Amino acid sequence: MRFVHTADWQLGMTRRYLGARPAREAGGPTGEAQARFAEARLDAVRALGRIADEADAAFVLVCGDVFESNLVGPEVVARACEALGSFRTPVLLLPGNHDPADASCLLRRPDFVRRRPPHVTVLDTPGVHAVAPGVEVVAAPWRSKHPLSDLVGEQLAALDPAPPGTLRVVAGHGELDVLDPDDDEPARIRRDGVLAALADGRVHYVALGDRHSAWADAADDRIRHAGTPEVTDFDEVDPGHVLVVDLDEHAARVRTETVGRWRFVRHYAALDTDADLDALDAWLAARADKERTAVRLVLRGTLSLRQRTRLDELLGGHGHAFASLEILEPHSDLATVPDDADLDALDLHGFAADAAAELFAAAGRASEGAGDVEARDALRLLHRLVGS
Ligand SMILES: [Mn+2]
Repeated sequence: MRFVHTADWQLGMTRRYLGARPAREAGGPTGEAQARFAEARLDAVRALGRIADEADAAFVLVCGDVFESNLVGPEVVARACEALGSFRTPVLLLPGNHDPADASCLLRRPDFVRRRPPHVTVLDTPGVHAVAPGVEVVAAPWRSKHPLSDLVGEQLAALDPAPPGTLRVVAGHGELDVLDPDDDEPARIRRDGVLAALADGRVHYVALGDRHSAWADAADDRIRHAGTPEVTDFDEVDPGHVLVVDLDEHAARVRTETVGRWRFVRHYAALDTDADLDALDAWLAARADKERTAVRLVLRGTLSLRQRTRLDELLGGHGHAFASLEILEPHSDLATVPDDADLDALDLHGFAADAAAELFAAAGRASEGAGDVEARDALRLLHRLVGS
């Protein structure tokens, strides 16, 4: 029996650094990257649907967070239904923590129900669902944003061994206790219970969502997170895939297929010399698919005024090509300290020269370490004004 395991489509997700906010700074992201990012999530759905069709999969199982929120707009719902309608393999949607089956559940909203293609089923009822001849899915949907128990564990505890010839797949959402050992989180999925249910034949595969990185349990690789099919954040490990699972009563053979096309990249750079700036410039220039790449730079070092101006120009130039390019300020530590060449380059006279000299004295020299930060900022501004 073959099926596609996926999760965390997060349809309708917005990202501030792609220009999702209505009020934007001059020169900030324009929002067109946000629109392309939203379209990419739907492209990933269409791509995994094609993979399922071509693989002749029995079904596509989406383990929660199909939508970013129960409150996403009707246009997100309509486009999602169009994407779901682009392939013929049956689809099973599990409510997760972002789209729980509560009173506001999007998967029960009239605009979704009206447009939902007939091959799409919502697993909003916990328990065993017969989904194909000889195949059962054991659903553990989230029914609120803050469940007070291990929803998967409860379903497993209520099961008898699967009837002979029947394959059972668990559909769950949430972290295993071993992946995020937080004693205060009652909804953690107890791994011991999952391993026991696989060992005694109550279930044959445990499909999980919530973790946006793909993951397989080392003790039994039939316990898996599929990861998000299109990247959602900078800390995800190898996102952008779906799993094509061939399952029998004893084992799962899992093939990973790539559907995601965006990249979120964090880059660390030490900036102290012109050569360091050259290297950063070259690194940015070498990125492929810049229009689908968001970059966060963590920058550390000390630059002169001239070098800092060069950095600003360099980032400004590359920024137009990328979906997003920003300095991650809380993790960066970049000082601008004027050197003698900066003072000469200003070529000021009279009152302005006196003021600049005073600022230089207050700002200190790079070799002397810390100086007055406000004086350095003022010099940066002065350098930019005079230099332009
Ligand atoms: Mn999620």
